[in-house]
Amino acid sequence: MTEYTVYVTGVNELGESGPSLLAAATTTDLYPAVMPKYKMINPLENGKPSSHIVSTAQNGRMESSALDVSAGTAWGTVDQDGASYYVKGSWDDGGFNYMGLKHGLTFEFDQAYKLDTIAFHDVTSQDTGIFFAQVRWWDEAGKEEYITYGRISLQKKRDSGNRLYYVLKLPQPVNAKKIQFGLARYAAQGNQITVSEVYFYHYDTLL
Ligand SMILES: [Ca+2]
Repeated sequence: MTEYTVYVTGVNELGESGPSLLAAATTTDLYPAVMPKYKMINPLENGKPSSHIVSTAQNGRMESSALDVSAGTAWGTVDQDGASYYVKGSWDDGGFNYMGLKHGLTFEFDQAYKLDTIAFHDVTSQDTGIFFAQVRWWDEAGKEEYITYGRISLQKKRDSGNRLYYVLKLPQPVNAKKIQFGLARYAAQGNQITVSEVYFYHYDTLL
């Protein structure tokens, strides 16, 4: 979200008046960060979320997301529409303290994919201070591994328009049939986490 403070002044033959009452207006960022598509697992298919993702889950809420008609899904995070997003009213949505199954976002793929890189941006595509991430992933047999924030690299990147997105990197590639990640801010600052778009990437040594 971008917050603008606006005021108006009136000018007549006596000169400029004082400013009116300040009014704050908030708009959704209509220019989301442009994230790399090279080796992307989940590009849109005919305008719809990729069929390589068979289910999505969240326990916060979805905003402006027409695809999320039933509670608990998170299709608006993989629809390449910057205006639809996930929001959780907490500084820590499983990125710092223990991530339970109801934290963050969970995605199930149509098959196991070898991956170690996930990119995402929040609804502002600006630096809102997301600092920690934790991951749980499941293999095809349903065996899970939990990866704490200390083993995960979370980098801030900027596109050519200087809009910010994040790149989450696992310590090594995994063969994930299902994957969950939770985010947290640094030092309990702020009380909201948003995620507008998530890109998964096939493992590639160049990424
Ligand atoms: Ca979206």
